[in-house]
Amino acid sequence: MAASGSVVMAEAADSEGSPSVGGGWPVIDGWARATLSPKGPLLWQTLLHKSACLSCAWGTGGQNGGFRDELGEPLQRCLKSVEAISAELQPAVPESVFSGRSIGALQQLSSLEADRLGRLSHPLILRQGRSHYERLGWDDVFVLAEAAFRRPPERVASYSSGRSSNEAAYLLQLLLRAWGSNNLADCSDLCHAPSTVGLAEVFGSGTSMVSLESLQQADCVVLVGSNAPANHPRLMNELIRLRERGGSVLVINPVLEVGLLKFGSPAFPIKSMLRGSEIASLFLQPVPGSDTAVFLGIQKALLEAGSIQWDFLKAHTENWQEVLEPLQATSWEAICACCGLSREEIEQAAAMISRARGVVFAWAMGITHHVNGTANVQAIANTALLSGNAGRPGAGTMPIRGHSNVQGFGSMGVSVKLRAAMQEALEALLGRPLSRVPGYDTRALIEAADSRAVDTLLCLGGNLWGANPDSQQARRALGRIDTVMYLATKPNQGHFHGLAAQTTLLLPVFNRFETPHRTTTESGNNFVRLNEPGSTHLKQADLISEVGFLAELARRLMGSEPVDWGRLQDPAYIRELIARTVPGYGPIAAIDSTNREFSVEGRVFDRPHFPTPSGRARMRPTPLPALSLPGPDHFGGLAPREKGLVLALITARSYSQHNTVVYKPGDAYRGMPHRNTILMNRGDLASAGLEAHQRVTVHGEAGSLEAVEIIPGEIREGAALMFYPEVNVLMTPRVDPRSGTPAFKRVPVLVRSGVSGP
Ligand SMILES: Nc1nc2c(c(=O)[nH]1)N[C@H]1C(S)=C(S)[C@@H](COP(=O)(O)OP(=O)(O)OC[C@H]3O[C@@H](n4cnc5c(=O)[nH]c(N)nc54)[C@H](O)[C@@H]3O)O[C@H]1N2
Ligand SMILES: Nc1nc2c(c(=O)[nH]1)N[C@H]1C(S)=C(S)[C@@H](COP(=O)(O)OP(=O)(O)OC[C@H]3O[C@@H](n4cnc5c(=O)[nH]c(N)nc54)[C@H](O)[C@@H]3O)O[C@H]1N2
Ligand code: SF4
Ligand SMILES: [Mo]
Repeated sequence: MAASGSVVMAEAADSEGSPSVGGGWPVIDGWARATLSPKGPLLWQTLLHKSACLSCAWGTGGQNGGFRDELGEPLQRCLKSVEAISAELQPAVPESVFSGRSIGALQQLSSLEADRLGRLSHPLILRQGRSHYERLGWDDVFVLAEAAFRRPPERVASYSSGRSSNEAAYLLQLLLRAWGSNNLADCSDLCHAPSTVGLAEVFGSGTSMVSLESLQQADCVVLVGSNAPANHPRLMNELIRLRERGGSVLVINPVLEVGLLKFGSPAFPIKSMLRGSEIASLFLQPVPGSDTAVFLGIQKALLEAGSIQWDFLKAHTENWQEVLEPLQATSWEAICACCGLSREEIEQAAAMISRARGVVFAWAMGITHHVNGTANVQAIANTALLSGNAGRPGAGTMPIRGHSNVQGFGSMGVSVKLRAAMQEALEALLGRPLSRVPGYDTRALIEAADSRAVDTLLCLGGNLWGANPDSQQARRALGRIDTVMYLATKPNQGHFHGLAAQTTLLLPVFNRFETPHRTTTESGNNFVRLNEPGSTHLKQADLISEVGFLAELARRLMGSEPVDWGRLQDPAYIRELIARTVPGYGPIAAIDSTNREFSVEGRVFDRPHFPTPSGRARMRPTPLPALSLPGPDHFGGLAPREKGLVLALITARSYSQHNTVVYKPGDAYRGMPHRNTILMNRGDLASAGLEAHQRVTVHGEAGSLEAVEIIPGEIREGAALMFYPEVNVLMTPRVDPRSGTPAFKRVPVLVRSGVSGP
């Protein structure tokens, strides 16, 4: 379908009674409740603390204070930030929880219940054969950690999640690399790795080429596979402004997300909060996984309408012939059959792009979580280039990053794909070549552990168990590692299910606004923020800073060779090394004296000269995806007279969760009242003979979930949506071979009316 959103929305709201506007009054209500709660004063103190928001990578806070963005604009903080801070302000987990509850009992906790236990306050150990986590002192922790690292380096690995600081991230990779291991798995492997790989091939740089300032000069935004109203709420302010200055927003998403049609933002209390601001000018609902087809269609329409920017292509790109030739050979029938959109709809989208003076192409997990995630990204990049929308203000490609410092982790070299310039700089710093043994990314790590090739794993944050597909396999794989160390602020299910063979250490750390020294973080738009020191509300807790832990472990392992690890307890010294070895980070050397935050050099392109050998963008052909789903027999089949059908399942975040951590059970905006729900199209219900609110079994290739309630909603026919992480029990890992990222957004499942196995 293509429609002006408001019409469709009126229908959706009438039929299911869920809000007809994203954001809106529930946001004000959320702020009021949080403010009036007993934690209110501490919450506000934290919001005003000079440190970057913990939650998403859109980024706010830092030296500008809690509510201002990098351009100094006020009121730039959202309720997601409040949720994240509130969770960190919980009291410590009572001693009795770990001494009183066995691992078996802790494994019964839901994600929400595990998070509600409180903050971790003392180091804990689960020893082989024991039933309970027990406290231990830091000295004992370091003895165990050091011994665990004294194994062959290629059998030692790390996994990280992007909430820690640049300083901790840099130290983590320096420790692993100096020790001889390249096994630096990171949550970005499960997230935007296809964007990094895809963009680096085309533009020579793997991040957004658009700054906030540049975005504000665009007059069209193409928003693909993003639920920004829930996951990057402040981006909505930019879309509201864009529409107000006469610009257009093209949304491409199989799910008609309410907030992408209309959004009420508290930043504009009068004009937007009351009735909501219109967001999508055109909303296209393609088949999940077909975005490359959509963009090939847009390119074909541009070509046929004579809207290709030939001068730009010839002057600033390479390989355009290799993209246009197969495009001409691809028929409209094939494109439309693949994506399920009509030629007219695609032509409308192309016309919107060619009419605009400056188009920013923005995307999130709906693009990357596919077996052809990297090709999806490159299909977008090609469209930007064919329409002349790269390398000038108000135009370009803008992946919308996830965790608040996930991009900083990439910049700091926490990746199995180390950039050549940084590799050289690190080799110069360490005075010797780095190991050439390829490292494990996240999926490779799980596979290697499963085949008993990993002895030791250090997790800097995250929930490796909960974030991976096939929870059974993840549990088995982690259970084949001798020692697993989890550095974390709060307990999560992974700490109870992802247990090592011999020793599991659960190590409590300061969060960003508590860390007793300055740190830095980098937003998705390449802006580096400086976070001031803080203190914790936890009384009598025994926390450690991440930098403190990593520097001490490295010192015990390597003393002062090849760098003075003891001195690396000083984050200002780490910043000095960052300035010397991380491309674009020169200004960090002076940040301690100037307090000046900065944009990473060489990332934002105001002119069409790209950091490739020729200075031109290198276009890549993107083949039309071959999308198919197996029949019911693939999942064991349907019993006689049993009702059911096979669907492409999107696994996504609910409104109130942060990744594997659930804050509140339901998602009012999608009309999903609890977590064991599946969003389905009414046409699919009718054709399969299933009913709204019926309880069904959902079978994947790795497992099944029972008593799942069907919620009818505005999702494309043939697709369904369920919430992660619970749904990870269902799926086997299928990955995009170019980036290693799993296809979380097109999981084949059988939905059936029976309750027990077929
Ligand atoms: N509050 C909050 N904020 C967060 C997070 C959080 O969990 N909570 N997580 C952070 C992280 S790490 C990340 S990566 C981001 C995630 O931010 P998003 O990528 O917005 O999150 P998802 O919930 O995965 O939703 C993806 C969107 O893609 C759509 N989609 C699914 N399949 C397809 C497809 O094939 N094509 C297209 N075009 N669209 C599709 C879905 O309908 C959904 O609207 O948010 C970050 N910010
Ligand atoms: N099915 C499905 N699976 C998915 C996805 C999906 O859409 N569908 N999305 C994928 C994506 S995009 C991502 S990014 C991954 C996320 O995977 P992860 O990043 O591994 O998981 P999180 O849930 O973000 O990790 C939360 C934990 O981090 C710890 N933590 C929080 N703050 C800090 C800190 O400051 N320091 C330290 N050391 N620890 C801290 C807390 O213990 C908290 O419980 O999941 C992926 N998995
Ligand atoms: S949009 Fe993201 S960075 Fe900004 S306040 Fe909200 S959660 Fe924080
Ligand atoms: Mo992510």
